[in-house]
This record gives sequence, C-alpha cells and structure tokens, in this order.
Amino acid sequence: MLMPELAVRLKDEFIPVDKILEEISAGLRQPQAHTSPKYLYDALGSKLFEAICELPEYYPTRTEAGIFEAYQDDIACSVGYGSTLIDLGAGNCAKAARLFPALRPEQYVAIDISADFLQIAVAQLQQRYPEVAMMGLCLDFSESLALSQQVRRERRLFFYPGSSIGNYTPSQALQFLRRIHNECQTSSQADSGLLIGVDLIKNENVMNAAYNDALGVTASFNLNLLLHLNRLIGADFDLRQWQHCGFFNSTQNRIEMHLVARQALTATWHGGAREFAQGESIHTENSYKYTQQAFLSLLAEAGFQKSKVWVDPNQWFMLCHAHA
Ligand code: AVI
Repeated sequence: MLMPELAVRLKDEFIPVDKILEEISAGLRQPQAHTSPKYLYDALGSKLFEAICELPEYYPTRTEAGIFEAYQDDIACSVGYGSTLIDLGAGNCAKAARLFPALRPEQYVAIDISADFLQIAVAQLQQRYPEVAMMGLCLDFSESLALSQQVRRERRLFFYPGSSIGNYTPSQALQFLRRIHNECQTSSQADSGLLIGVDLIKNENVMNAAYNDALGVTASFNLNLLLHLNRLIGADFDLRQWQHCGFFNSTQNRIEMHLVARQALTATWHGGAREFAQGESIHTENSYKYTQQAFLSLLAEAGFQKSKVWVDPNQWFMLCHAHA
C-alpha cells in the first residue's frame, strides 16, 4: 500500500504522492541511480543535519558564524539599517536573529516550507523584537519568489546563509540568483541586495573530512534517506546493505554523497524494482564549492552590480553582500 496522505511536505516542497513516486522511481531507474537531496530531510534527517552542524569536522556553520561575528559592523555598514530582511529557508530563524542587533531591520520576512514550525519561531522572535514588523511566509522559494503585497518594497535584503546554494547545480544556482535579482528590481529603492554564504574550494582533506565525520553522523544522515524512501514509496531498502560514501569530485568542484550497495541486491518499491550490483550506488547529494571569483562571476551573470566579500582567516568560506 502506498502511503495514505495526498501530499507530503519535504524540505522545500509540498508534492502530491503520485508525483513523488514518479520522480523517485525515475531517478532510481537511471544508469547512475539518483535521488533529490530534498529527500534527506524528513523529521529525523532535519535533526541529523542540525547535529552535523555541531560536528568538529563540519566547518561551514561555525566558519560562517565566525565571519558574522568578526565583521558585523562592516556588514551592517554595507547593508545599512532599516532593511526588509527576507530570510530564505528561515527554519528556526536563529541565523537571522543573530543579525538583528547589528542590522536593525524594519521588517523581517521569514520564508520556509514548514508553516507550523515557522509561525512558532516568528512568534518567539517577535516577542524579543516587538519594534520589528514580522511575518512568516510558507513558500517554496526554489520554485517561485512571488512575495506577498505585505512585504515592503523598500530596501529588500535577501538572506541565504549556510552555503545552501551549493546544493544546486551552477546552472540552477544561476536561475535562482536571477529570480532574487528580479525581486530586488521590483523594489522601489536602489539599495536592495542579497547576503549569501558560499563554501569555497579548499584542501581536499578538509572537505572530505566534513562529509565523512568520525562519529558517523553524516553517514546516518545519508542512510536515513533510505528509511524515508521506504515510507514515501513503500520501498524495501535494508540499511545494512548500504554504505555511506562522500568524496570531493575535483572535476566538478563538488562533494558527492552516494549510498553504495555492499552486495548485489534487488530493491523494490511500489510499482517498481531495480537490481544493484555490489559497489553500484545511489547518488544522493551534490554540494558545490566555488572559488571567490567563480561565484562573483555567477552573481554578475545574474545581474548583480557589485559585491562586497568577507572571508574567514583560512579562506574556507565567503559571505557576500551583492547589490542589485
Ligand atoms: C544544507 N547543505 C548546505 C549541506 C551541505 O553541506 O551541502 C547539507 C549536508 N550534506 C552533508 N552534510 C551536510
């Protein structure tokens, strides 16, 4: 039996079940089987990702936080006070909340697909900052950025931290940046822009360790995708038959995560099946890394005029304020 719900809420989408089945089956049947990284984020997957952010090997979260800490005055100076802060993928709103004292936004718009979670987080933040107008918007911003009429047009600052842009291919990233730029253009003042965190190419050992932590949290995060698929499409993946693999692909400048079959096996799901030879894999995520120059070129191609950049002392991570 396929799951009874009519639709399932994923990290960034709300998709009818038959569309999910179709999409996942098609990916699993490809010569290189693959699934969308959004399937990594069921309730447990989201918690495991939060745990990843605490790991000593996973440098992006704390490096980005260090940049915010070290350069908050300079960032505030670049961004200016009194903006309309639009938080893309706000989650618990914690990252944006840290910027409030320095940026003093006039309006805060938290966007996420998870409506209930979002409303609670926004309500809590509103208590701490009663002077800031706040709203939570339940929107799939990976598809569309059509903002409500209630969002002020003045000085829009889109906020996209955490190097989530890396989970798009560069061409998807370009489309996404173009959409943000278009939204900035509809703003009635010129000084709208984007504040974005980007993971930079660095020593391969550092990157490989970040996706192969000693505690095995990233392995669990990756393997949990199979449990999610079992529920979503009635599959029979046995986790003990699969192994996490994460490595830097230096040709594509990306970390690839795969789940590798430990032995020859057949996986079945509602209306479908596939044989996997020992060593064959399911490709579950890409995390693209950029040079500063490559990302600045992407921003320019998307229409942004000029960008201010802050990096950590190791030059592992970059925070970028791009002016529309
Ligand atoms: C959400 N995203 C930016 C993370 C990343 O690093 O690509 C997801 C992740 N995958 C494995 N570890 C963390």
